[in-house]
Amino acid sequence: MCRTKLFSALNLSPGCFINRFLTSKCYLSVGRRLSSFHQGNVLIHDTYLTHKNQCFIKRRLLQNTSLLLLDHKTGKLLPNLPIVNIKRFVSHQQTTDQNRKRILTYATYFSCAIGAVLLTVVGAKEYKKLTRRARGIEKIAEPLLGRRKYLYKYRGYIYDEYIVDHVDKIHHFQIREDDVWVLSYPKAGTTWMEEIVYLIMNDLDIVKARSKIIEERIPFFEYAYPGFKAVTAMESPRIIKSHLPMSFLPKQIKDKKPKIVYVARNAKDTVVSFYHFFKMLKLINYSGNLNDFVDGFLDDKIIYSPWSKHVLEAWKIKDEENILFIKYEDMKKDISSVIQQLSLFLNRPLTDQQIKLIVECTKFDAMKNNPASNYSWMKGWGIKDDKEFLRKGIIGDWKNELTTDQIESIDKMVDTKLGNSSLVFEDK
Ligand code: PPS
Repeated sequence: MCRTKLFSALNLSPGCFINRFLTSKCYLSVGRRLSSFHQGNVLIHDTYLTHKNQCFIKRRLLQNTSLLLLDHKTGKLLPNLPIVNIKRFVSHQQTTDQNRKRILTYATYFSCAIGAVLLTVVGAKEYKKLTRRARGIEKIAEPLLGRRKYLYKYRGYIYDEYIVDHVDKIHHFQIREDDVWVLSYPKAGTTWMEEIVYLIMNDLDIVKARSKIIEERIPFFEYAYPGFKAVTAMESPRIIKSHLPMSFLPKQIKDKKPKIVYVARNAKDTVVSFYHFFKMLKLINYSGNLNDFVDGFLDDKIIYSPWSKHVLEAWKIKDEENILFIKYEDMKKDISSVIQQLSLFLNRPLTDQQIKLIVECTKFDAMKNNPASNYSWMKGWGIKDDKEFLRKGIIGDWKNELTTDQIESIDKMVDTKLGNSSLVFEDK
């Protein structure tokens, strides 16, 4: 039988014939017609039969029938190609029933899976809510925060969701006695201090300091990247950065007494620097202006606030053996003395020459041009292209930015909160 005759008798195009033949819905009628043509032999042109299709036919369709493969041009049987023996026809009804059964089974599995996923998601959310409530964590709406619309208040401080979701991890984190922690309220000059501490702790190995970005050399403890696991996996002595207040550090800090360097900066420069940081961060997408930010700072609606409580907690324990309290303003005034202080505190004696080298390597411009410490790796996705993490690095930039009212409000807050302590900042 020539193929043209076969296909025209079926009233189908060759492609359509194959498709219909291979779909369980209509193959029986095709089969019947074919069997009347060819006494149970089905003829299909080899051009349209892929190996997969052959397997499909073998597995699911006709039996008691031979599948002959014809040459594309001549329509003759191809000698080298296999003849697939089909033993019997499967009835249309049987296949439809089987299909229905199969579809029903799949649909049941599928709905069970969807249901399970939904239940898990809803359950996890409810569980989270309950745990937070039990811990006294309060949710605070902050529409100016763009993508992260909520902050959380926990034990008097403001945190983001990631932190309140990891309260236990933070609490039970394993501390090592030889850890060095660099702590601060944000924008106090932490990065500057980190770089200095890194050089001191690594025998001024500048090549090593430049070989990895600061986030990897000194992980940010309560931040998702590189994360608690990475901090745990670090070799000793670890240097760890954190903005958590003293009262929310891992429990073991009290017993193991690792060294802690706390950096503090005057409130007005801190708030200005923090505002610019919020504006440069794509990840936060802050939609407020400086006035909104100052209000948020004063009303404790900014992450890690209140600033006054944060600095005072550290100030109160500044004389403990394992604590070194350093002001940004003192770093700006006399960085060599601060480095000297640090070398004694960290038990890493330094020569004058070495101190000079650290001063040079950690100058504002040097760090701004150092791809391992200037956060340029966050440009584009995390930090806006036209912004710099190392922005100005000066004392008193607040004079260029804050209004008289804002200055008055911040000064008043500082007076009220810090007035009874001996903590004073020279902010001019
Ligand atoms: S963060 O995001 O909280 O870790 O930021 P942090 O590093 O604490 O603070 C950033 C501000 O510190 C300034 N900075 C420096 N000043 C002087 N010298 C050096 N080497 C230096 N490195 C960082 C940085 O410029 C930010 O302050 P502003 O006022 O925004 O410039």
